[in-house]
Amino acid sequence: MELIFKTLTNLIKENDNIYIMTHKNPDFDGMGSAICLQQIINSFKKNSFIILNNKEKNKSLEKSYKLLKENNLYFNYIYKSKVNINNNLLIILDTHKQIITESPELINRTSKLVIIDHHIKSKDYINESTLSYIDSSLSSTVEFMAKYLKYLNKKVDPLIATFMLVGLEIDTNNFRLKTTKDTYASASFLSELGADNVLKQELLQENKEDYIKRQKLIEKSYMINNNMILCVADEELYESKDLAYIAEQLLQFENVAVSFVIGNLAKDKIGISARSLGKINVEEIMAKLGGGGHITEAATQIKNSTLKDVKKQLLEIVGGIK
Ligand SMILES: [Mn+2]
Repeated sequence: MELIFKTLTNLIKENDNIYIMTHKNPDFDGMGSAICLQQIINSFKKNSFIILNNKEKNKSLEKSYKLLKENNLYFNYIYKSKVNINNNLLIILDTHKQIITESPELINRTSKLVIIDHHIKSKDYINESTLSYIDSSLSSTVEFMAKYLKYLNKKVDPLIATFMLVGLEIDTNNFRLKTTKDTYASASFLSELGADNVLKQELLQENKEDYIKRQKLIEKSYMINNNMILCVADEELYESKDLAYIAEQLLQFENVAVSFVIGNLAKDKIGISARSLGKINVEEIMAKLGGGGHITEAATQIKNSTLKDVKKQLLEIVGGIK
C-alpha cells in the first residue's frame, strides 16, 4: 500500500483544486473518508471540495456537517449542480462504478481521476483512471484512510475520527463482517485520536420505523434447509442495499451459513441478495440465476417475474423446502 499512498500524496501535491466525491445516498464510510481526505489535502495547503447533493436524506450525515461547522473545522463543500470540474483532479471514494457515483457525468469531464474503494471489483468499473486502488480485503474506505493517516503521520480532529469510526462500524456490521486485525487496528487508531463513543452511538441511531420494518422482514424469514435462511419481502419497493443489509443481518443467527433476501427493486424487477459466511459459494448460486458477485456476497436481478416465481427458482437450485 505504501506505493499507493506515495502516488496519492504526489497527486495531491501536484494539483491545486481537488474534488472529492462518493456514491449516491452517501454513508459514513464514504463521507467520513471524504472529510478525512479533505483534512489531509488541507494540510498540504491545497484546495479541495467535497461534492454533495442538494438534498441530504441521511439525517445523521446532515447533523455531522452541522457539527463540523459548529466546531470550526475546515469543511469545504460544493453542490453537484454547481461543479465545473474543468479537468481538475477528481477523487472517488467508496465506489468504483460510474453510474452510482454522486455525479456520474463529472467523470467524463476530467482526465485526472483517482478511485479508492473496498468493494469487490465488478465488470463495470471505471477503467480510465490515473490511480485506482480497489481492495476488497479492506473492511471499509475508512480503513484505507486510517492507514493513510498513519503513513503520513497525521491526525484528524476527534470529531472526524468519530465520523470515521461510525463508517467503519456500519460497513462491518459492528465488526461482524469483513473484519480483520487491520480493521481492529484502524478502530483502535481512531479511538486514540479521540473518537467519541457517545456521539458515535447517537449517529448510529436510526429511524425507528425503518428498524421495525426490517425486524418484521427478519421475523418473516425461515430456514429453507439445514443451513440456509430465506426472507421474501413484501410487495413494496426496496433498494438493493436494503436487501443486502437484511441478508447480512440474517447471517448472525444460529445454524445459518447462507442467507437470501428476495424483494421488488422496481415494478418489473426483482432482486435477490445472497450472503455467505464463506464455506458455501453464493456467487455460484446467483450465477445460475443470471447474477454474480463473490463467494461471500452475490446478487441477481430478474425481470418480469413475481416474488413467488423467483422464490421457486431459487429453491429449485439450492434444494430448499416450501
Ligand atoms: Mn464502504
